[in-house]
Amino acid sequence: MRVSGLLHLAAVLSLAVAVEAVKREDFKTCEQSAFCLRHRRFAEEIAQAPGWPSGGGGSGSGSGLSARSASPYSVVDGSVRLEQHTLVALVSHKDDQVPLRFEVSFLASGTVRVRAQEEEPLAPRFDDTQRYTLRDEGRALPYALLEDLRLTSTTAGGAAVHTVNYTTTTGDGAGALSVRITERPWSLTLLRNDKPAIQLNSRGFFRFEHLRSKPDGDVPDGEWEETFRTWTDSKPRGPESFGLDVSFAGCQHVYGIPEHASPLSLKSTRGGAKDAYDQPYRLYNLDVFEYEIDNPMALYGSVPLMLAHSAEATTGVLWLNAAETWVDVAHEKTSTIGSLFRREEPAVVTHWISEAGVMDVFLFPGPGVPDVYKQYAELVEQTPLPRDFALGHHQSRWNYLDEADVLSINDRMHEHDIPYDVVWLDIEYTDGKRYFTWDAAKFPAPAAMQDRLARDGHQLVVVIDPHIKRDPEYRVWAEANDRGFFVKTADGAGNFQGWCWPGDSAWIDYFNPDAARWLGEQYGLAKFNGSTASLFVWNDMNEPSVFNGPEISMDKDLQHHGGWEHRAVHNLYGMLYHQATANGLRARQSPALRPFVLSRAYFAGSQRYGAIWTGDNAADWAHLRASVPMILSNNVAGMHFAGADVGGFFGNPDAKLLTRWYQLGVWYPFFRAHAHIDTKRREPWLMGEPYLTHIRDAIRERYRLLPYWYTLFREASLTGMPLVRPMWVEFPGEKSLFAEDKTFMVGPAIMVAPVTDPDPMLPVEVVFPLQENWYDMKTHEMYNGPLTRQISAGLGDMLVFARGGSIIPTRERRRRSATLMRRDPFTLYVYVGRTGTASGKLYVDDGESYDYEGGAFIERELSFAKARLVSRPSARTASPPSAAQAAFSKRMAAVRIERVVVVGLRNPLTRATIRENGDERTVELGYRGAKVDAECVIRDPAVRIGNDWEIVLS
Ligand code: NBV
Repeated sequence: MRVSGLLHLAAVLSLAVAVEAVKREDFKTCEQSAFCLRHRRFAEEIAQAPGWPSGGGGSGSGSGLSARSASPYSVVDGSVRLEQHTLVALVSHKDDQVPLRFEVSFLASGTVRVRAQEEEPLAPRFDDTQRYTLRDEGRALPYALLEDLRLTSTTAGGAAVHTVNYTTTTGDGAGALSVRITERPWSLTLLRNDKPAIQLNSRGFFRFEHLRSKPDGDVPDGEWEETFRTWTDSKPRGPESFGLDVSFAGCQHVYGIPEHASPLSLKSTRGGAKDAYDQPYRLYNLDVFEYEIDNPMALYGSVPLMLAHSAEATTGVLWLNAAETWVDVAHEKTSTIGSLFRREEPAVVTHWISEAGVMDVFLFPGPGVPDVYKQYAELVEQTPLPRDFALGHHQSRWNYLDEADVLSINDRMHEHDIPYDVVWLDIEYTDGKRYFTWDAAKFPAPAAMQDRLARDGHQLVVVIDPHIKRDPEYRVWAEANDRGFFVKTADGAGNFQGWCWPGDSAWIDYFNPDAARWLGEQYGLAKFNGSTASLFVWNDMNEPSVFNGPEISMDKDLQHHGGWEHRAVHNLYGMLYHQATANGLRARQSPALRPFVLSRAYFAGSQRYGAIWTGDNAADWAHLRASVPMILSNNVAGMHFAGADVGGFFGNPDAKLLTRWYQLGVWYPFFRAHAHIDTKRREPWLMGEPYLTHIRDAIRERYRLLPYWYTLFREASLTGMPLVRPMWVEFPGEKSLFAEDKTFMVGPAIMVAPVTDPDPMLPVEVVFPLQENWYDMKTHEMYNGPLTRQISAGLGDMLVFARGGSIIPTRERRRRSATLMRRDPFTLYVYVGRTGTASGKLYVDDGESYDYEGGAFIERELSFAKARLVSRPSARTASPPSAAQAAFSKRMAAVRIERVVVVGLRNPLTRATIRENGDERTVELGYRGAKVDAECVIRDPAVRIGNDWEIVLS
């Protein structure tokens, strides 16, 4: 049963006019989601039972490791054994005796994988999430070999305990790793140096609904059918959900599991803590209209990756499941009886509940932040290097009306000297929301328009949504229909139909590889009329958003390729659409150029296909502030290329808010201004002075630092490290920064303290961590950490600081776009640290092709010590150079360092001796700034970026 699609569409459109609150009633609470309620209730019962390991605030006893929960699940006697690299155990519930097969395996870098499902399931469970997320479809993970594992079994307190000690390639600092499995009830603990790090089922919340035949007669409510508002979910497979507690011993903070509009350090959702949510965090990709801030409701994307951090260690967990998932979080203190007295040990206890699929959990032992990302990157490919233009300034709005409008944006940007790379077209450019077509009256010559933009160094992005208008005259619909590519109704007999922008629509089933390939082919330059190689794509509404569906999405009992219910695959849908688009763009040219695709929905692994953004935010100060923890949480979860609509989507920002938003937005990895169709135009020049100047200055700062951003992307692509980083990532021992989510780091070298209050006189509290020098990036004023300062920022000022000890590469020539900077010379900023040293990196490639994979790049390690600046090839640079590398170096032979600025030199020096290729020359030093020792400038040392060189100051 469905409400009228038209009515719903009308509601969406009318609400679009004013900024109102989210319609909470459109979305389920845990109590309205039968499986979530069952698991939460079960957990409550277990927590009431005597002997529960946590004191729930300190009154209990025993460490989480040794105490027993009231869990009814135990290891079947004699079932534990090693099979190749896997420890196998059968687990069953005391009453039903249906054996569950647990498989525990060990990866090269220390990760432990735990999988569970029925030993003999009545029907297969969906197990392809690994195929879509893991490297090589999960087929070639670097598992430890049998000889690296040592299994010992003992008895403790009457129950058998099995311990596997294993070795890793993580290197020094990893410590001795082991996994301990207790039989009765079952629990699993990952230990480092014999101390528990991550524990499974130590609280006894594990509950697994094995597949069963439908009983005759009455069935429990919500198990074989479930109704939400006017929608009924037929649930032909019955209950099949599972839940498990994952505890992080010694931690007070957990992070990640985007997407939620909530603080960076996840809040308690249980246990009555002050400021706790009463709902678990929900992971279920949804189009939430006018979402609320400080709320654990699901949003457009879901990444089930969580990190836990304490001053001692960082660990993580990937819960690899694409069905609806809820996560409860409780911050606890557990009393531990030490040899002499009781100790209060903090722990974060999380409870993960998924509706379908297999249980597949990865535990990352860390112990450092880079180790966790290395462990994650071993499993999941990280963000690839984007096209250089994608890091520039994107100008979007719903909608630029026609060709003249688009070209006038281009002209005005030039006229006002505002660098920008891309102009965007929203849904109105199409012929009646038929994607891959153009409204011929408004866009009579789209290819010529793109060529004109391209001549000026700019690109065009157009939106291509996943709903396909049901219109036999529309080629795309007709072809997909003929080939049977649409998602099917619950009985599998017909195509699912729903409402979206074009009216009656169908959705391609990307789980069918032929359908995904076919969609990609639609991007062929010959196929997509009016497209050129400078057209790129934006995938919106891919949660998928269905106006007349339950929770504005698809019914869970719809059928996908292979007979899988939508229930099991929901959170993957958006990613597979994003993937099909990116593959299509990549295939349209040979040799391939890197695609650019922005997606609204996402899952773990979506980072491989392009950028994401935080959807429909609002033009108010609270949303400006909320964008920081949202983008940081995404970065923590590997979604590096993330942004928020600059200016706010709904509503009209005043000039001050817009200025502050640009000043923050230039520090988002993905930097796009965007606005709702009903808002007033707000391009920077419409703001008048002084706002226009301030906005232009902020955007120029983005362009100046593009070499630093690009180098960070290179690092992220290889290491998985976040681009924008919570303070704790860079300062893992500074407890006072563990919950900080106003100030953040861009890479290791830049700290941004956004101004998010309308009153410029209201100072911003800036914490300068560590015994380090920090330099205001504009004035070069120095702050000596550790220090906390209240700093006021006039409307033209950003509070951005370079960390002493860093070398930051920049390009300071003013250009219209990033692509026009490719041959520009560089300026290096050396921010001298406390010890008189500094270091940094510079990575350069052609910015568009895949030649870098064959070595066509320049990557330099820059270091400064004892007044000597040295450029050396990075360890990743092949020696002797590969042919590709030599060719690229030749191409860049004319690109030089045109200036070096050394900030924070203590002794005034006068000369620089430059050595390169056996040549030596000397130049005089210049000084800028009030203090002679503030800023020393080496004008045009003219060393080439691809060469080894050194500059010695004396
Ligand atoms: O395509 C129109 C909008 C788009 O501008 C926005 O960025 C998306 O998040 N789209 C949502 C659909 C309508 C929203 C009310």
